[in-house]
Amino acid sequence: MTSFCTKRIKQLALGLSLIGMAWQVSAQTQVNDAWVRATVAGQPSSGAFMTLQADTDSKLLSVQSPVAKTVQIHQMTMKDDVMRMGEVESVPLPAGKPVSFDPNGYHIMLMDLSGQIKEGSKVPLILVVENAKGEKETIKVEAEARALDAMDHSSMDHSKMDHSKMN
Ligand SMILES: [Cu+2]
Repeated sequence: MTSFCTKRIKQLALGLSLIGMAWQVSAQTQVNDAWVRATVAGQPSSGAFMTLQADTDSKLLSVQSPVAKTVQIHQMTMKDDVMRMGEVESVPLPAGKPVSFDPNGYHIMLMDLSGQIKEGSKVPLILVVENAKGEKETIKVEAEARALDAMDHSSMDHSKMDHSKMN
């Protein structure tokens, strides 16, 4: 009886230490589906979009890119039926919850572009995320440049779907 209990406790302890190790390794922010809207020649700015998921309560502090002189984190809001876009200081990333950066909400604004962003090219982005302890994590992402109208088409299809559901 005693030995059985001891064995169970050992197994439990081993299991916990394995979980602890795995958690330490993955205790960081995941970046999924990062993309940048391709531009036409001479276009001064563009947007970068992605989904961020932090393992612990964190916030996105800043973004940099070698293709843009200025990078700002923007938020799109609807006020009095008018879409407005403004810079935010940081974006909260609650533990385990995916936060999406898309043309209708938060997005990353690439300003004063050094050149045209051609469809299919890779755009480096450097993200700085801070956790609740004040520890900063730097994440480098290669975002794919996608065609200008790629997002508009999908959002049009979505609105059609929602509309038909309501009727
Ligand atoms: Cu913007």
